[in-house]
Amino acid sequence: MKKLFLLLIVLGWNTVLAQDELISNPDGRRNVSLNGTWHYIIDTYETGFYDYRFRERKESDNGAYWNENLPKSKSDLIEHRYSDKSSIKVPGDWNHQDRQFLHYEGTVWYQRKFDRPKMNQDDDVYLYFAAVNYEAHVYLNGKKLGSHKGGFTPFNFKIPANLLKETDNFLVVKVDNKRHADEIPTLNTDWWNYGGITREVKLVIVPRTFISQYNLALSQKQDILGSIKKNTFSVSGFVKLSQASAGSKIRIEIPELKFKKEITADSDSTNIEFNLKNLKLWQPEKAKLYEVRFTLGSETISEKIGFRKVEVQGKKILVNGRQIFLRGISIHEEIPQEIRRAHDMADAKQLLGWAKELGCNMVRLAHYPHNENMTKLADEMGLMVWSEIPVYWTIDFKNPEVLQKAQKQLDEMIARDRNRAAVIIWSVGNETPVSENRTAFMSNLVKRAKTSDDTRLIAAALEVGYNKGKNHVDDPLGAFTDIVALNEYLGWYSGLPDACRTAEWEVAYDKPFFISETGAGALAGFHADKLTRFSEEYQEWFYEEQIKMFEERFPDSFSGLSPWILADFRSPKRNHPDYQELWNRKGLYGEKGQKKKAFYVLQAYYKKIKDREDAANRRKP
Ligand code: GCB
Repeated sequence: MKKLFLLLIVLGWNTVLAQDELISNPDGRRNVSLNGTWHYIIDTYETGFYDYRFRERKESDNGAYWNENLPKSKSDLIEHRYSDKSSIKVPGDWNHQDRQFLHYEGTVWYQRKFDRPKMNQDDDVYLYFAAVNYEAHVYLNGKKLGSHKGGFTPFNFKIPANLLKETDNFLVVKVDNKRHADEIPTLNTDWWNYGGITREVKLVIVPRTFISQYNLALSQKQDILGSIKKNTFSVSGFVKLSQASAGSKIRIEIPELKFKKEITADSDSTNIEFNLKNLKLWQPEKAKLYEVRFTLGSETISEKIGFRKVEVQGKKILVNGRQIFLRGISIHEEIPQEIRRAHDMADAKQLLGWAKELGCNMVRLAHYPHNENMTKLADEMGLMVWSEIPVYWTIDFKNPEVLQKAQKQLDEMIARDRNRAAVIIWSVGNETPVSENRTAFMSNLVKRAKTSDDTRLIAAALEVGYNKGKNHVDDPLGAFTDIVALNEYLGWYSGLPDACRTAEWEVAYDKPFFISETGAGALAGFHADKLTRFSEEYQEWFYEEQIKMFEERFPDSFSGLSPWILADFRSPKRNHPDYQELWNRKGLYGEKGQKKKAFYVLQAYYKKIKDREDAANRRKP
C-alpha cells in the first residue's frame, strides 16, 4: 500500500486516474445523460488554471475555476462565477453558438450540476465523454478526476464513491482547443478547429466488477465461402473485465438465433470462440444486425452486431468472399447549412442519406473518428466505412511522445468501434510526407492496428510521386498497408482536367488500388464555361475526365474511390473573397445542401458500376 502511495505521488494522482480504461457501448448500459445547458467562462489567459506567477493553481485555490467559490460575506473578493448569463449547449461546438466564439482557439470552462443517479450499494459511476476538442481537464466537487487529449475519441473517469454527493455535484471541464506542433492533429489542417464538448456526456452506472470491453466478429481464419456453404460460421472475440475476477460466469446470448453460451473468465481478459448456424451475414447495402447480450452478475449489456468477413486477395477486396468495388465519398463531420460540427443521429441521417443518394456503398470518414451515430447508422444502412485518426500532413514524426499520442487515438478509435461491421478500414493517417522517420512512425501504427484487430484492412491516404512524366504510386508506406490508397488532384492543383487523358500511372504494389481523394472546387450556383475555375462546369468537367481516366487508363487493381468531398466545409485556409469566404468548395453539395452539376456525373458513374455488378452477379450460379 505504501509503495502504491509512493507511486501515486511520483506519477501524480491525476495521471493514474487518467488511465481509466474505456467503457465500450455506454448506451447499452444504465446511463444518465448530462447533455443540455451548461455554463461557460471564456478564459483566454487561463486565469482559472494558473496563478499570477503562471503556476498551476492548488486544488483548494479560491481563484481556481473548478471551485464553486461562493462568497461567505459581502466583503469577499471573488472574480469569477458561473452564471445563466453565459450558457452553452452540450453537445455542440462552441463556434456556432455565439458570434464571439467563431474564430476562438483557447480555453473555455464548462460547468453544470447533477444529482447522484439511482444506483445500488455496490455500483460505481463513471463519467463518460464521447469527445472533447482538444484537451480536457475534468473536476468534480473541486477534485480533479483526470485529463484527456485528442478531440475525436471517447474517454471516461471513475468517480470515487466518497466524492459523489446526493445532490448538486459541481462538475467543471476545462476545454482547450489550441493547436500545438507536438499534438495530433498539429498546427496545420484544412478544416475548422471547432472547439468544445462536441459530443455527448453521460454518467454510466456499472457493478463494481463489470465487462469493460468485448468484441465479436467472424474469425478471420475461416474460408468464408466454405462457411457459407455449410451455413456454419466460426465466431471469435474476447470479453474484458474491469478487474480480474477468476471464475466469473459470463453469459452471451443472441436471441434471434436462439444462441446461448456461458464462459468462465479466467483473468481480466478471456477469449471467446464458438460456431453459429443459420447466420445471415452483414452485407454491403443489405445490412443484417443481431442483438447480442452479454451478462455478468446484475449487468446485461446489449448491442446490435453484424457479422462479415473482409479480406484482400491479390489485387482484390473481398467482402464475404465476393469481390467488391468501393463506391465511396469522403465526408467531414460538419453540417454545412448550420456551420457546425455534426453530432446527433439526425445529423448522421443527413450526411449518410446524402451519400446514399449519390449511390455510395462506402464512406470515408475524414480525417478523424466521427461521432458514434455515424458508424452505428452506417451499420444499419449497410454502408462500409473507412475510419481515420488525424495523423494529418506534417506532424512531428521524430518525437516518440507524438507517436504515443497517435497510438492512443488509434487504440481509442478501435476500442469504440470494433464491433461495427460497417467499419472495414482503419486508416492511420493522411498525406504524410515521405521520410525515414515518418515511415517508421506510420508503419508502427499500421502494425499496431493489425495486432489489435485482424478483422479489418489497414490503410493510409498516400500522395502521388511524379517522375519522368509519370504518376508513380510507390510511397514506401504502401509496403505495410493492406490496400494502396492515393489522393490525387490531377486537373485541379496541377494542369487542367484534360491532363487526365494523357496521364500515365504506375502502381508499385500488387495490392488493391484505391483513390481516397480527388476533387475540384465549385461555388454552387456559379455558372460559366468549363475553363472557368470555381464554376460548376469546371468541377463537372473535372469529374468527367477523372472518370474516363479510371475506366480507360487505371490498373486492374483499381478497387474504388472516395472523392473529395460530399459537401462544402469550413476551412481557415480558403480565403478567396468571391468563391471561398472560408469554405473549401470541393463539395458535391453546396453549403446550403444544393447539389452541384458534378454530383450527377459521379452519381451516373456509380449507377453504371452497380448495374454492371448486379448483372454479373445475376449471371453467377
Ligand atoms: C487533400 C487533403 C484534404 C484537403 C484537400 C483539398 O489532399 O487530404 O484534407 O481538404 O486535399 O481540398 O485540398
